[in-house]
Amino acid sequence: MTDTTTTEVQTTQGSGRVGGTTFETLAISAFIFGIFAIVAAVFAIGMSARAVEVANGGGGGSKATTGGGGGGAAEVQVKATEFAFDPKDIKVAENGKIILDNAGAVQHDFQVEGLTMDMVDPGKTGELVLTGLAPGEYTFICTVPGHEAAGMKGTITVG
Ligand SMILES: [Cu+2]
Repeated sequence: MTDTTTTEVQTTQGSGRVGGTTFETLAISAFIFGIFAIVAAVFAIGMSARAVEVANGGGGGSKATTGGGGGGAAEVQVKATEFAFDPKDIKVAENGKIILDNAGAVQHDFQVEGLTMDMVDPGKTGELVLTGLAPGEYTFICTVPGHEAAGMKGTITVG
């Protein structure tokens, strides 16, 4: 008899305690889970944003079937000074555009495989679209007499 009563009381107290603990544990768990969910969501958004950046940056425009490794940009900026191009090794997509920034003190231009840009005045920029130039590696120069010999030449890879 006495044992039974004690057992019942203990059981009741036990269940009460267990119930309370369970509720608190659930509440805390839910709270922690909520924080983790927010952190995970923010992290996931960050990761997907980065993935998009990587996808945009790594692709390098439309993949040329004839191309090969990566492909150049659709537009490439080149700086001309006396007497050099910067950069002197450039890579451009097929039918891409060269934008020449004349940062020098005299006129310069840009010629590759018979395609020639109009002469660019100092402080101005010129454009040359490489229409029909097949993928490959070519030498480009400045056609002003003496400039190529003085160093105004470089290598352009199309594709
Ligand atoms: Cu020049």
